[in-house]
Amino acid sequence: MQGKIALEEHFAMDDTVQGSAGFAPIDDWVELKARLLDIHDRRLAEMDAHGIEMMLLSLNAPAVQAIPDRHRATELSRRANDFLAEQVARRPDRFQGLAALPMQDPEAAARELDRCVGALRFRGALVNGFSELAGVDHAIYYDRKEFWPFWSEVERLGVPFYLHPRNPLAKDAAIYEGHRWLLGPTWAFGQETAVHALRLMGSGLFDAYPRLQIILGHMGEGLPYSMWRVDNHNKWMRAQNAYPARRKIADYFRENFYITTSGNFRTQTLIDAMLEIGADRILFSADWPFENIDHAAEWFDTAAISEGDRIKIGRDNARALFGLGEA
Ligand code: GRE
Ligand code: ZN
Repeated sequence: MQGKIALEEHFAMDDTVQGSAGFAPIDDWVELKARLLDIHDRRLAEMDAHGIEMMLLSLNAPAVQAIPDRHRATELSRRANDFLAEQVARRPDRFQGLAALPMQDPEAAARELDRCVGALRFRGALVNGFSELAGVDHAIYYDRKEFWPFWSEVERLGVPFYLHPRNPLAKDAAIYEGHRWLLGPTWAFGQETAVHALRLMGSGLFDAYPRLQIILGHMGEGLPYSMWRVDNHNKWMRAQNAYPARRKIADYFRENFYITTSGNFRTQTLIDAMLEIGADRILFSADWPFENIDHAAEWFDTAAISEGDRIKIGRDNARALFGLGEA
């Protein structure tokens, strides 16, 4: 398929690239690093070769979210967003921007998003999971009440918020002890991000701000496959686990979430996701440079779905969601 739009596609700057080093064996790091630091050469050639018209670019992970000093986190966000805006300005027909945000400081995050959408014309934000903050001994998740004014601003601006994975803090990763192969994209990314998304759904956030739209990668981080069970476990028991939100979790999933195909190029999984969340809420993505564009595109272009669904997932849904022109 020509004209695809991809939106979980990362770049790095010299002072953030090292944060990705731990994710590649030493023999592959030279390649991964070069891919992360490139925007206009190899990346564009890959896009041309595999029918990707447009990438929405975002900073590598965990970057800003792993900086405990809120002023430094804010400063890095601004610098990364300014750098990205310059890159987008060179090829606005091929690249658009998603903002990095200093969630350690919800007010600063709201101000930075406002600047990115207003002055830099970014299309939304991509945040790498929970934030670390000096003096706080736990991961900070964004269902907490101090974030609600931030979410109110996201809703007012009308832009999507991509909740991208990161690994759990060491102190929260006891279950992976002796099994480090499960960290990162194998399993821990998905578990971490799925729980964060469920926290948002159960918190009542989407009752307060019903127009919020959250994007999850990796075909929904396992949530489509578990959506029925989340709402229906042990139904004979008279007292069900209570949460502050008013509706079923699946209702929020289907009305406030989009998912992408990033890093999960499997037709069986896509079809389950289509049955749970619908083809209107699925968006093609690759997860370059961690995944290959040829792997993503060759799978997607030939996956056993209808041509109508392919065009929606490959292009039209993203055009509508991000206001990229006539759908
Ligand atoms: C990512 O998408 O950000 C990512 C990493 C590290 C390993 C794999 C991966 O940051 O997809
Ligand atoms: Zn990614």
